[in-house]
Amino acid sequence: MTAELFEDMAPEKGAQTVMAPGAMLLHGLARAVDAALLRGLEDVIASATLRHLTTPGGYTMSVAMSNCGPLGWVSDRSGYRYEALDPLSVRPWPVIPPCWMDLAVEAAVQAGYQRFQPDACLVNMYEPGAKLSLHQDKDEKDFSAPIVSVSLGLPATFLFGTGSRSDKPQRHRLVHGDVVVWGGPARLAYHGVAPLADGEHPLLGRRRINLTFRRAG
Ligand code: MD6
Ligand code: FE
Repeated sequence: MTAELFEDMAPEKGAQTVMAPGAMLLHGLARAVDAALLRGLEDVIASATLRHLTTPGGYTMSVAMSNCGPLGWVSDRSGYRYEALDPLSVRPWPVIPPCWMDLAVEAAVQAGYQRFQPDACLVNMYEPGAKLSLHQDKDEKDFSAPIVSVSLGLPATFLFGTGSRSDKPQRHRLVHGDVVVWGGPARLAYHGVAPLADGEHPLLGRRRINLTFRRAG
Protein backbone atom coordinates (compact mmCIF):
# COMPACT_ATOMS: atom_id res chain seq x y z
CA MET A 1 0.00 0.00 0.00
CA THR A 2 2.79 2.42 0.89
CA ALA A 3 4.52 1.86 -2.46
CA GLU A 4 1.25 2.40 -4.31
CA LEU A 5 0.69 5.72 -2.54
CA PHE A 6 4.07 6.90 -3.71
CA GLU A 7 3.48 5.67 -7.26
CA ASP A 8 0.11 7.32 -7.76
CA MET A 9 -1.67 3.99 -7.13
CA ALA A 10 -0.13 2.42 -10.26
CA PRO A 11 -0.30 -1.38 -10.11
CA GLU A 12 3.14 -2.99 -9.99
CA LYS A 13 4.98 -4.15 -13.06
CA GLY A 14 3.94 -7.76 -13.61
CA ALA A 15 0.45 -7.22 -12.22
CA GLN A 16 -2.48 -8.23 -14.40
CA THR A 17 -5.96 -6.71 -14.44
CA VAL A 18 -8.80 -8.67 -16.00
CA MET A 19 -10.91 -5.97 -17.67
CA ALA A 20 -13.57 -8.41 -18.87
CA PRO A 21 -13.61 -12.05 -19.90
CA GLY A 22 -11.05 -12.21 -22.75
CA ALA A 23 -9.55 -8.75 -22.07
CA MET A 24 -6.49 -8.30 -19.87
CA LEU A 25 -4.22 -5.42 -18.92
CA LEU A 26 -0.60 -6.53 -18.43
CA HIS A 27 0.90 -3.74 -16.35
CA GLY A 28 4.37 -2.58 -17.38
CA LEU A 29 5.10 -5.57 -19.62
CA ALA A 30 6.74 -3.41 -22.32
CA ARG A 31 8.77 -1.24 -19.98
CA ALA A 32 11.92 -3.40 -19.94
CA VAL A 33 12.20 -3.19 -23.74
CA ASP A 34 11.05 0.41 -24.21
CA ALA A 35 14.34 1.67 -25.69
CA ALA A 36 14.35 -1.07 -28.34
CA LEU A 37 10.68 -0.43 -29.12
CA LEU A 38 11.39 3.27 -29.64
CA ARG A 39 14.33 2.57 -31.98
CA GLY A 40 11.91 0.45 -34.01
CA LEU A 41 9.45 3.33 -34.00
CA GLU A 42 12.04 5.67 -35.54
CA ASP A 43 12.62 3.17 -38.36
CA VAL A 44 8.92 2.59 -39.02
CA ILE A 45 7.89 6.24 -39.16
CA ALA A 46 10.96 7.18 -41.22
CA SER A 47 9.63 4.98 -44.05
CA ALA A 48 5.87 5.36 -43.45
CA THR A 49 5.26 8.82 -42.07
CA LEU A 50 2.60 9.53 -39.44
CA ARG A 51 -0.46 11.17 -40.98
CA HIS A 52 -3.94 12.34 -39.98
CA LEU A 53 -6.44 10.18 -41.87
CA THR A 54 -9.86 11.32 -43.08
CA THR A 55 -12.91 9.42 -41.86
CA PRO A 56 -15.56 8.21 -44.32
CA GLY A 57 -17.72 11.05 -42.96
CA GLY A 58 -15.13 13.65 -43.94
CA TYR A 59 -13.58 14.43 -40.53
CA THR A 60 -9.84 14.56 -39.93
CA MET A 61 -8.74 12.22 -37.13
CA SER A 62 -6.94 13.91 -34.22
CA VAL A 63 -4.71 10.84 -33.79
CA ALA A 64 -1.86 10.57 -36.34
CA MET A 65 -1.40 7.06 -37.74
CA SER A 66 0.98 4.82 -39.60
CA ASN A 67 1.42 1.05 -39.98
CA CYS A 68 3.93 -1.71 -40.35
CA GLY A 69 3.57 -5.33 -41.42
CA PRO A 70 2.07 -6.98 -44.51
CA LEU A 71 -1.20 -5.06 -44.04
CA GLY A 72 -1.95 -1.55 -42.81
CA TRP A 73 -5.24 -0.01 -41.64
CA VAL A 74 -6.35 3.04 -43.61
CA SER A 75 -9.36 5.33 -43.74
CA ASP A 76 -10.52 7.79 -46.37
CA ARG A 77 -13.78 9.00 -47.92
CA SER A 78 -14.45 5.55 -49.33
CA GLY A 79 -14.24 3.72 -45.97
CA TYR A 80 -12.06 1.81 -43.51
CA ARG A 81 -9.97 -1.11 -44.76
CA TYR A 82 -6.60 -2.85 -44.74
CA GLU A 83 -4.17 -2.20 -47.58
CA ALA A 84 -0.85 -3.86 -48.52
CA LEU A 85 0.55 -0.57 -49.86
CA ASP A 86 0.94 2.72 -48.03
CA PRO A 87 -1.32 5.09 -50.04
CA LEU A 88 1.14 7.98 -49.41
CA SER A 89 4.32 6.29 -50.69
CA VAL A 90 2.58 3.62 -52.79
CA ARG A 91 5.11 1.15 -51.37
CA PRO A 92 4.64 -1.78 -48.97
CA TRP A 93 4.43 -0.83 -45.30
CA PRO A 94 7.73 -1.33 -43.41
CA VAL A 95 8.28 -4.67 -41.68
CA ILE A 96 7.23 -5.10 -38.07
CA PRO A 97 10.45 -4.69 -36.02
CA PRO A 98 11.44 -8.09 -34.53
CA CYS A 99 11.41 -6.80 -30.94
CA TRP A 100 7.82 -5.56 -31.48
CA MET A 101 6.79 -8.98 -32.76
CA ASP A 102 8.42 -10.76 -29.81
CA LEU A 103 6.60 -8.53 -27.34
CA ALA A 104 3.22 -8.96 -29.04
CA VAL A 105 3.50 -12.75 -29.10
CA GLU A 106 4.66 -12.87 -25.46
CA ALA A 107 1.79 -10.62 -24.35
CA ALA A 108 -0.74 -12.82 -26.15
CA VAL A 109 0.67 -15.92 -24.46
CA GLN A 110 0.50 -14.26 -21.03
CA ALA A 111 -3.15 -13.46 -21.68
CA GLY A 112 -3.88 -17.05 -22.72
CA TYR A 113 -3.77 -16.68 -26.51
CA GLN A 114 -1.26 -19.12 -28.02
CA ARG A 115 0.00 -18.92 -31.60
CA PHE A 116 -0.84 -15.23 -32.23
CA GLN A 117 0.57 -14.35 -35.66
CA PRO A 118 -0.02 -10.64 -36.30
CA ASP A 119 0.13 -9.45 -39.91
CA ALA A 120 -0.65 -5.78 -39.18
CA CYS A 121 0.53 -3.24 -36.63
CA LEU A 122 -1.19 0.13 -36.41
CA VAL A 123 0.90 2.94 -34.92
CA ASN A 124 -1.15 5.70 -33.25
CA MET A 125 0.39 8.99 -32.11
CA TYR A 126 -1.56 11.21 -29.68
CA GLU A 127 -0.68 14.78 -28.83
CA PRO A 128 -2.48 16.64 -26.01
CA GLY A 129 -6.20 16.84 -26.80
CA ALA A 130 -6.16 13.96 -29.32
CA LYS A 131 -8.80 11.30 -28.73
CA LEU A 132 -10.33 8.22 -30.28
CA SER A 133 -14.11 7.91 -30.24
CA LEU A 134 -15.78 4.68 -29.13
CA HIS A 135 -15.45 2.07 -31.85
CA GLN A 136 -15.23 -1.65 -32.49
CA ASP A 137 -12.23 -3.17 -34.28
CA LYS A 138 -14.14 -5.07 -36.95
CA ASP A 139 -12.26 -4.56 -40.21
CA GLU A 140 -10.21 -7.72 -39.65
CA LYS A 141 -11.19 -10.96 -41.40
CA ASP A 142 -10.69 -13.28 -38.46
CA PHE A 143 -12.09 -12.37 -35.04
CA SER A 144 -10.63 -15.52 -33.46
CA ALA A 145 -7.25 -13.78 -33.09
CA PRO A 146 -6.82 -11.29 -30.25
CA ILE A 147 -5.53 -7.74 -30.51
CA VAL A 148 -2.44 -6.68 -28.58
CA SER A 149 -2.11 -2.99 -27.72
CA VAL A 150 1.08 -1.41 -26.33
CA SER A 151 1.06 2.03 -24.69
CA LEU A 152 4.16 4.27 -24.59
CA GLY A 153 4.69 7.84 -23.45
CA LEU A 154 2.06 10.00 -21.76
CA PRO A 155 -0.70 8.24 -19.79
CA ALA A 156 -4.17 7.93 -21.27
CA THR A 157 -7.66 7.01 -20.11
CA PHE A 158 -8.81 3.95 -22.04
CA LEU A 159 -12.59 3.58 -22.34
CA PHE A 160 -13.72 0.00 -22.43
CA GLY A 161 -17.32 -0.98 -22.96
CA THR A 162 -19.19 -4.07 -24.12
CA GLY A 163 -20.46 -5.27 -27.48
CA SER A 164 -23.28 -2.74 -27.16
CA ARG A 165 -22.45 0.93 -27.82
CA SER A 166 -25.02 2.20 -25.33
CA ASP A 167 -23.38 0.47 -22.31
CA LYS A 168 -21.39 2.94 -20.23
CA PRO A 169 -17.67 2.13 -20.67
CA GLN A 170 -15.26 1.39 -17.83
CA ARG A 171 -12.24 3.69 -17.56
CA HIS A 172 -8.70 2.29 -17.28
CA ARG A 173 -5.56 4.36 -16.93
CA LEU A 174 -2.85 3.18 -19.35
CA VAL A 175 0.71 4.26 -18.62
CA HIS A 176 4.05 3.85 -20.40
CA GLY A 177 4.75 0.14 -20.86
CA ASP A 178 1.24 -1.16 -20.29
CA VAL A 179 -0.08 -3.80 -22.69
CA VAL A 180 -3.76 -4.63 -23.26
CA VAL A 181 -4.72 -7.95 -24.83
CA TRP A 182 -8.17 -8.27 -26.14
CA GLY A 183 -9.93 -11.22 -27.71
CA GLY A 184 -12.42 -14.04 -27.37
CA PRO A 185 -15.68 -12.80 -25.85
CA ALA A 186 -14.26 -9.22 -25.65
CA ARG A 187 -13.05 -9.07 -29.26
CA LEU A 188 -15.87 -6.79 -30.43
CA ALA A 189 -16.19 -4.62 -27.32
CA TYR A 190 -16.56 -0.89 -27.94
CA HIS A 191 -13.51 1.07 -26.81
CA GLY A 192 -11.86 4.43 -27.20
CA VAL A 193 -9.37 6.89 -25.72
CA ALA A 194 -10.36 10.05 -23.80
CA PRO A 195 -8.74 13.36 -24.87
CA LEU A 196 -5.05 13.14 -23.94
CA ALA A 197 -4.04 15.29 -20.98
CA ASP A 198 -0.97 17.46 -21.49
CA GLY A 199 2.26 16.41 -19.83
CA GLU A 200 5.88 15.64 -20.47
CA HIS A 201 7.19 12.09 -20.71
CA PRO A 202 10.94 11.53 -20.18
CA LEU A 203 11.31 9.45 -23.38
CA LEU A 204 8.51 10.72 -25.61
CA GLY A 205 7.87 14.30 -24.58
CA ARG A 206 4.32 15.55 -25.11
CA ARG A 207 3.14 12.43 -26.92
CA ARG A 208 1.52 9.06 -26.42
CA ILE A 209 2.27 6.22 -28.83
CA ASN A 210 0.03 3.17 -29.11
CA LEU A 211 0.96 0.08 -31.12
CA THR A 212 -1.89 -2.31 -31.94
CA PHE A 213 -1.09 -5.69 -33.41
CA ARG A 214 -3.81 -7.56 -35.30
CA ARG A 215 -4.43 -10.55 -37.50
CA ALA A 216 -6.13 -8.66 -40.28
CA GLY A 217 -5.96 -10.86 -43.36
C1 MD6 B 1 -5.21 3.32 -28.29
N1 MD6 B 1 -6.43 1.50 -29.09
O1 MD6 B 1 -5.04 2.77 -27.22
C2 MD6 B 1 -6.23 2.86 -29.26
N2 MD6 B 1 -8.22 -1.33 -30.21
O2 MD6 B 1 -4.57 4.31 -28.63
C3 MD6 B 1 -7.39 0.81 -29.70
O3 MD6 B 1 -8.17 1.31 -30.48
C4 MD6 B 1 -7.48 -0.60 -29.40
O4 MD6 B 1 -6.05 -0.45 -27.50
C5 MD6 B 1 -8.38 -2.63 -29.95
C6 MD6 B 1 -7.77 -3.25 -28.89
C7 MD6 B 1 -6.98 -2.53 -28.07
C8 MD6 B 1 -6.82 -1.17 -28.31
FE1 FE C 1 -9.44 -0.04 -31.51
